Amino acid sequence: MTGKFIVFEGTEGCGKTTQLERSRQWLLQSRWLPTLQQKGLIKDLVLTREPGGTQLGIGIRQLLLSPTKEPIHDRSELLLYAADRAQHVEQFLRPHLEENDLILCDRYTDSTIAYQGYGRGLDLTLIDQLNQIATQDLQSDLTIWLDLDVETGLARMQQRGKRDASGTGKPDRIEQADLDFHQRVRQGFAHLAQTEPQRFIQVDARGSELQVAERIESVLNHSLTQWFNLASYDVDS
Ligand code: T5A
Repeated sequence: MTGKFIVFEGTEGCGKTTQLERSRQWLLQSRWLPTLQQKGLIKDLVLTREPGGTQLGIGIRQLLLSPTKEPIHDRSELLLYAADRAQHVEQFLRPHLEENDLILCDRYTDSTIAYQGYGRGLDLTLIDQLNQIATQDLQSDLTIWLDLDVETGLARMQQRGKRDASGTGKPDRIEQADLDFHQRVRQGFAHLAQTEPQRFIQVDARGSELQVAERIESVLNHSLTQWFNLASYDVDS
């Protein structure tokens, strides 16, 4: 496989979705993407997410995030995320990487470690095994962790909820978890940043959208330059 796989991670309201779209725009406007395409190094840029990156995944996402009358058991939740991922890897991620595409993905395996492992307290070895089964060892080339304090992230989600077109403003099933849960999730991401500093890069998600975008662009610049062995003049010219 010759494409590249970049993942955005973080706690609720850290700004992943906003920044993924900004990164897409930047890749186009900075001439990174046109240059990589001209040189035959990358074919296309594609965006996706977990859960919900496939038809099956859209159904699983609905099951996972809608508030339910019957509580979803932690192990059932874990297996649903794994099923969504297995389908996503086979239907979307591998085919696009084989096509030489550059993938930007909203969440992947590290979310399961942070949410189901650190947040719910499920066995981390079991989660590693399940991630392996679901991904068949497909790892991200780069994961950008947008690190934000949990209170600010949840406040942003509340603000966004008030502006929702539905007008319900209701948090989803996981946003409804208590503050301690979200703090543990953040600790999980912090642990990953310590143990895998080459692949899992911490980016300060405080400040304006523009400030955060500039920090991400610097990380992307660095990785793209390394991967494709291009100097910035190759891209600018
Ligand atoms: N999950 C997922 C697991 O438990 N295990 C797993 O294995 C996986 C894959 C996914 C849920 O599933 C869980 C994690 C999640 O709880 P989701 O809908 O994808 O559900 O939820 P989130 O990932 O939290 O995504 P959201 O889109 O809801 O939030 P984002 O992406 O963090 O934030 P974003 O960009 O939508 O921004 C939120 C609000 O803040 C504003 C935006 O305009 C928006 O209103 N904002 C800013 N405001 C001020 N300053 C900035 N710099 C801002 N950046 C954005």
